[in-house]
Amino acid sequence: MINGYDRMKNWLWIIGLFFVLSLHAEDGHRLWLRMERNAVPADVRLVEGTRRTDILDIASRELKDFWKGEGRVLLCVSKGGATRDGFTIRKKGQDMELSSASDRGVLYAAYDLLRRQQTGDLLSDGAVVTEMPSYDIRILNHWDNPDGTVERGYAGRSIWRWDELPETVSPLYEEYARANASVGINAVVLNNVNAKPQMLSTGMLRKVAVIADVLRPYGIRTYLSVNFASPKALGELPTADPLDADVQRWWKKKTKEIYCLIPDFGGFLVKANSEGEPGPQDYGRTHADGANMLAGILAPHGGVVMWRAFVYQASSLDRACQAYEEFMPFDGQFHENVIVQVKNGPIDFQPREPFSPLFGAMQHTQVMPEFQITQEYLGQSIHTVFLPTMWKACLDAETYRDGGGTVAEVTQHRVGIHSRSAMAGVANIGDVVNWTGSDMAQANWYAFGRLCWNTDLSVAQIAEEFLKQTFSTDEHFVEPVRQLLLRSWDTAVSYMMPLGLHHIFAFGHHYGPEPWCAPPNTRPDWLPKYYHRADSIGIGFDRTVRGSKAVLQYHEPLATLYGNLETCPEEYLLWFHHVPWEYVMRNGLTLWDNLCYIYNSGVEDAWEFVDFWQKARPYIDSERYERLLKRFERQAKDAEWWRDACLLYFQRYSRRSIPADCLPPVHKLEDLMKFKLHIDNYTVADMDNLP
Ligand code: GCW
Repeated sequence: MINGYDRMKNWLWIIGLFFVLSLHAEDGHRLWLRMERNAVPADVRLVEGTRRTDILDIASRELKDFWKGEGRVLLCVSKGGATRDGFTIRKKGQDMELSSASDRGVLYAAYDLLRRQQTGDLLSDGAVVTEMPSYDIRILNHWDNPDGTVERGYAGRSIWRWDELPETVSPLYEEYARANASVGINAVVLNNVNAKPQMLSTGMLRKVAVIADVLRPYGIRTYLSVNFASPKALGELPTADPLDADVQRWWKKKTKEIYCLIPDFGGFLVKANSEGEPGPQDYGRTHADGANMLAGILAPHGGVVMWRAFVYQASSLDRACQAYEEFMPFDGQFHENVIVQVKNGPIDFQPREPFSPLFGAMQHTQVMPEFQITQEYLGQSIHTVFLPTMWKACLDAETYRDGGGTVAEVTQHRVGIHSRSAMAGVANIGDVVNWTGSDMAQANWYAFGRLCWNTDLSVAQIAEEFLKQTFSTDEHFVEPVRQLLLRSWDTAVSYMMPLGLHHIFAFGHHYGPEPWCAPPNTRPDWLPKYYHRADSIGIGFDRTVRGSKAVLQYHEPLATLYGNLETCPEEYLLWFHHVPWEYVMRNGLTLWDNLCYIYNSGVEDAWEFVDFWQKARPYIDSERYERLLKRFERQAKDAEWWRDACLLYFQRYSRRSIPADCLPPVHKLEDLMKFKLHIDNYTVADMDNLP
């Protein structure tokens, strides 16, 4: 018999357990914004002469709720403050003064202060911190479709609930805006670059306006991707020729309609004449004709055109050369409010590419880098790959153009008086509870914002900030996991595509290896063989002067450095050269042996990450720990899958044995070649069913 006392004791136990569990339940939804709310609001005031705005209200609210400092926080917008979203923080005795020329700058200062509080990077008395963002426009590109799917999205469906809008406004929009503002992101393109014409219908624009209203007080401007054929596709005109007067009138009217609904609308992102999307070339016009037509219409409203340079045809010209060939003739012909948006590498977001030669080449055009935050080619929402290491490799690369300059420097430089600098990242965000599928993939969203804000930040610092805010400040946790993040890109490249190999993915979904993949009637430049060119002599793509001549698109000394087998950086060896299997590399081993050892080290590293992660167990909540452990284990198995698929397949050409001190393969090539992955709306449906 249980008496009343026991029953009460049992209940207390259950309630207590529930309390403890709920304290430790971490579904990942709070991202890096896991501050404890104040019981008594902090003392936050606007200084005299600073007028309230929606943005300042948010800055005040955040500080009142979460700032734990003793003194007052004074917010000040004044003409003399830092411009272009920059800010100054001064510690005066117990008080903090946050000042800027704009309310946006003050908002960023508020988040800077809260970040310092979270990471323990506190300001000493009398300290003065001034920050200026590296880029004017720090923009996320969503590849979200009006039907709620997300192209290359691995985190559920789109967060934009078009079917509920404009009446129902999901709370996600504001949470999303806040997360972006906290890392300095000030612009978003809501929809896929493969843009549906219907995005410009009046009904859709009304919905877009509601989202823009939620984003605005967080300092974020809304942009749209547009389908270049919209006037025709919406059935309103027989043509979309950019030089046709009716077409121009149509865009003018549409643009006016947009600005009536969204007065601070940012502008258009355009993917034209690329992968089947319409564009000016359909009418015998050029990229410059198309971009300038839209730019002319947007200019009086203060809008910009981001025109993508991701173009390639199924032609005999090496795909890596095509964007340069198509865009260079128009250098200097684009209007000041056109920004040519260039992917970091000349092909397509591969695990490792040399930087696109367009960055160094287009000297009279505003050019912006586009990075992919979503891990289309890097293990999607399963593998942990900390991407700022890769982005910085591009940003820090010296272009050797006239006067010199790294990719970061040349893209931050403003080409015209009215031009703006910008950096774009393809978002990895969806409507799953933790936003990004993998809890660790949040790090790449965070890092993108931080790097746009300051390209000089070190990858180590970004990793540390993220880990401390998102998981734990305990050094026993931070140090090993930071090391893991810092190594993760190199590791992924090692087990996927070392030494400059590229595009040897499974067809379509791009998860997992398929270097043999050759479905009938497929464009050759969509198939791995086009890129790896393995044969009995060697492997790699000859882009030297004897081959496709892609090296000549780089300034000297890079053209010679890349073009010479002896001097080419080994990480790009097979990107630029077809190299004999027996070629002796700098470490004295043959290419084949090197390939084997690098794949092998990638696998070893991936298993080591599992160990690292297991050591993190005592320091974080079990929910995120377990979710990530499953992923780290799968990542290591995938590394084996990659190694076995690539080495066993290439071995058919090299006819050499795998060195005896490498781990033996765990798979048979025949089995891997038969395996077909089930992908459900771009997401690996069942991790346990992979090889
Ligand atoms: O990487 C490729 C993707 C496409 C994408 C395209 C692009 C939006 O596989 O899904 O389309 O790039 O960047 O336009």
